[in-house]
Amino acid sequence: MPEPGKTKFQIDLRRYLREEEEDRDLTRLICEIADASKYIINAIRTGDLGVAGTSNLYGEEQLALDVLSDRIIRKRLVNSGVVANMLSEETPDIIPVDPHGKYSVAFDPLDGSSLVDVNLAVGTIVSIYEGGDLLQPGRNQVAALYILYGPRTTLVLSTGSGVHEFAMNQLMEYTLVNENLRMAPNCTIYSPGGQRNKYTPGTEKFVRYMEDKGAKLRYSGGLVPDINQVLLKGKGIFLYPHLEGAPDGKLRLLFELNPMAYLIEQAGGAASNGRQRILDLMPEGIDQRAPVFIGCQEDVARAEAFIREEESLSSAFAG
Ligand code: AFP
Repeated sequence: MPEPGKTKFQIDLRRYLREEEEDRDLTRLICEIADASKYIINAIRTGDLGVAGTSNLYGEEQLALDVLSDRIIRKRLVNSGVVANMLSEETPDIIPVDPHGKYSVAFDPLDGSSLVDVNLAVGTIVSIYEGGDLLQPGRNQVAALYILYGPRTTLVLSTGSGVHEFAMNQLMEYTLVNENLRMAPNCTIYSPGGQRNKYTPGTEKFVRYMEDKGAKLRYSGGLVPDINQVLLKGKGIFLYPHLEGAPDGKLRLLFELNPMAYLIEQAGGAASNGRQRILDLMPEGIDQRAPVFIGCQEDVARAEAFIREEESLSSAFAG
């Protein structure tokens, strides 16, 4: 229980996890990542936006911030003493840490980093599994979190018992501000990623359906702020669909989609690749991408229905 005179909404992250009787090693791991965010905030505020000169697995030039954020988090994961393997979006392979480590971590150290130089919000995304295997379906995650570096720095976390939001205070501690976030059954905002002229007919029909029902378009180009708006408003859907020429869309399953799908499902929402549940996808490789429709359950189901309808029509015409 919080100290006398303190509401539950003033206790810090570590105490919250302790009072929820979370596993001590998981608590340590989550708090190490939370601490790492303080150094990332500093890097964002003061860091060199120049190109680091290296490139990641996808051939994208790594901004100095990407490299720095990756290094900051990796160091904290190693220091935690509880990590078996780790995998960063910025490195080409799984990095073994400690064969006796209890958990393994896939993370995107600074998702949307290209938005920093236009002063838009960015984030860190983390996916945590028990044991050493990082190529498991996302339904096996034991925790997921993201940290949003916006006007306020917030950390949204689930360890399997609902989704909770913590905000960084003046002492740079994360304290609970929202407990058990919940998604409504359907949306009033939609966040459509990718080029509209490359949408398949089923996705196009879904977007027109959202427009016809008066939903408002909210898209920043940063997955973390865009999903955060869907979750905090509770009435949204984010989509980065399969596109003509890019059947798997753009977003990475291990670093972006699995952790976000875990969080949104824990809030009563849904996450699909247009045909099946994101968390049931069996990863075939660390760089696997997938299309995504994530948010309010009823609208995710409707997107799947439009896509199914289109597929049956096109297969019928194909004869
Ligand atoms: P970067 O991390 O390479 O900046 O990409 C960010 C991202 O993967 C994700 O945060 C956004 O949802 C998505 O890209 C936006 O993609 P578009 O720029 O094609 O809209």
